[in-house]
Amino acid sequence: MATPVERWVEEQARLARPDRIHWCDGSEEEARRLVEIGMKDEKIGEHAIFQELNQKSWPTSYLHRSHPTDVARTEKLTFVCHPTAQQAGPNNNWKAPTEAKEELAKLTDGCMRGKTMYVLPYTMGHPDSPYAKSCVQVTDVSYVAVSMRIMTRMSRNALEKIGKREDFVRGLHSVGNFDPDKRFIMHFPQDNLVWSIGSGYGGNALLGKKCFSLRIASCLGQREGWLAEHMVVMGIEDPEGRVTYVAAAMPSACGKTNLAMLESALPGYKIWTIGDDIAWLNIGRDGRLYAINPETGFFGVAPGTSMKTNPNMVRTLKAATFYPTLFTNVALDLDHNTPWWEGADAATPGRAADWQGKPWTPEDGTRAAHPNSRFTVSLYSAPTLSREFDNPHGVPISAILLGGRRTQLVPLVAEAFDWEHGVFLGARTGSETTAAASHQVGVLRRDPMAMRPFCGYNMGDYFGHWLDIGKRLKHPPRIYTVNWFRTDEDNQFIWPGFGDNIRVLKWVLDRVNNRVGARETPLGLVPNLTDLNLDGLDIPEEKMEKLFEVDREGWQTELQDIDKYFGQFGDRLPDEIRRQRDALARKL
Ligand code: GTP
Ligand code: SPV
Ligand code: MN
Repeated sequence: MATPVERWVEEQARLARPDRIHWCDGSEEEARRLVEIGMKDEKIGEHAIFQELNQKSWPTSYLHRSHPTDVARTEKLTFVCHPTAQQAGPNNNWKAPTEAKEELAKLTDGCMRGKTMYVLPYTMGHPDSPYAKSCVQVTDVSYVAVSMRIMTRMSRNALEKIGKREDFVRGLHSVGNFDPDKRFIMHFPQDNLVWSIGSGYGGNALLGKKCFSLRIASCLGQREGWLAEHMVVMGIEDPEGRVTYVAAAMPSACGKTNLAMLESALPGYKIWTIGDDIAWLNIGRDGRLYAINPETGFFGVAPGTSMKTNPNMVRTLKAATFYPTLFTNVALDLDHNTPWWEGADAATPGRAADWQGKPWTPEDGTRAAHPNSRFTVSLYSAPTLSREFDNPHGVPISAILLGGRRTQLVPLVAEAFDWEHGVFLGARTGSETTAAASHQVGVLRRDPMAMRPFCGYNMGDYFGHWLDIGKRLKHPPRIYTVNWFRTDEDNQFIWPGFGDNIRVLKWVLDRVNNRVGARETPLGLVPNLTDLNLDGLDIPEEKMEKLFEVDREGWQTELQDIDKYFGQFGDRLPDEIRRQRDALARKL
């Protein structure tokens, strides 16, 4: 008798009609074989899926070039297909499930002819965790199969765990023909199903990541009483050896990976990484909030990564473990066969191929690596990996940071007055867009809790869900807003950021442990400058003050934009958020 998974895979194969079906077991041997196949047999355009990089300087590293139209998440083509549009909310594209499936079936019909269908069984979360979910994705490209081995716990175990159950998470993925007009990433929360066609890129194709662990999981969380969030999870060890756990939400390409593994500029402090992108937050028996990272890898932004900004990531990338390490859309130094990007440690190559493989020299004046070029590497290779990483129950969270990329207005750090105020601070967050999704870069838009592209249901209800979670927490974490990105008159970042962000984290720990006071402003509680350890920095005092100044006029204008955003949710916007908004308006 066929199992539910076997029957489902059969069904997908009848539609997509691959030449072969390969059931993956997640072993290293298999990963090596898949990389071989990607180097020899599979192509995107004229490029092999994988190209071996210099194994001496970059052990176990391979280069991948995606289709030139397929370099970032495409929010326009991403849909959440609840039975009603109201459930999806103004924050999601919506189509009725039946209609959406009909359309996708047409595009999928025969799309794997001549190809292999890889069946990937995996769990999000440690298999022993009560919060873990068992999943199966099918795909038609070795890049996705190898990437999923890095990013998830891929193993036959997942199939055993599913057994005869029907409620496993399903992902159907095909690169199709990369035609942007036939590209869709659609979610069916009712069926635990993600159906993605036409893209081979990151969050569009590695369906365990944004599609399941955020969009679908946020819906599960709403139903079951937990939160799926776009957050870092990390431990901060102080000089006394105590570790405090913190979660931090920041929009795409706004500093999560860097924060999750920062090397402290203050002696005696050390960061332990649990996750850099996704957190599942559950209420523990003791009334505290516990976090797990459902993933096992980094899919991180390459440009800007160096020994100066993120030494622990460079060490991770250079570790010789065969998960392996993948570089997508970076440039290639042709003299050394090494990966290169703007802001890398190595000197600008004299002779290079750009991210599309075209000849490039520094004189061209163009960027060699794509701004959203990324690496895929195992978390187990990180020197900062937390001892608690595989703890099935997760770690207790003492503080939640909510960030954004704001050149103006938003202070370096501010503490919420209480949980409700914190939810408002998250709900009103705005951020300037980055290259992580295909839209104009540098445009301010609302990005509540950094979840704008990832909340799988009506964002108004989502705010309500956060408020409900707060009511159920006996010991809620304190909530903070942070902003590393304020600029001065010369458009230079005022705050040095990266390893120096520990100075802000230290203040957060001091607050959580009731060691320092704070100054009240309309935006929340900010540090007395004497409580921020600025040893070794030479930021003029007036600039430091600027980082905490409240520009009342600027905030009046900001409030209009916030009101416009909140207005879309009609009566689904919780009254509490309205009250918080009015309280801010009064204080300004
Ligand atoms: P996703 O993987 O897209 O979810 O993003 P992320 O939040 O993990 O982004 P990441 O940490 O890779 O940030 C990428 C960009 O932010 C790069 O351009 C970094 O140089 C920049 N960045 C990170 N931390 C800081 C910081 O503290 N200060 C400044 N000025 N830039 C930073
Ligand atoms: C993001 O855009 O937030 C990412 C990269 O983490 S992707 O997985 O492509 O969505
Ligand atoms: Mn992300």
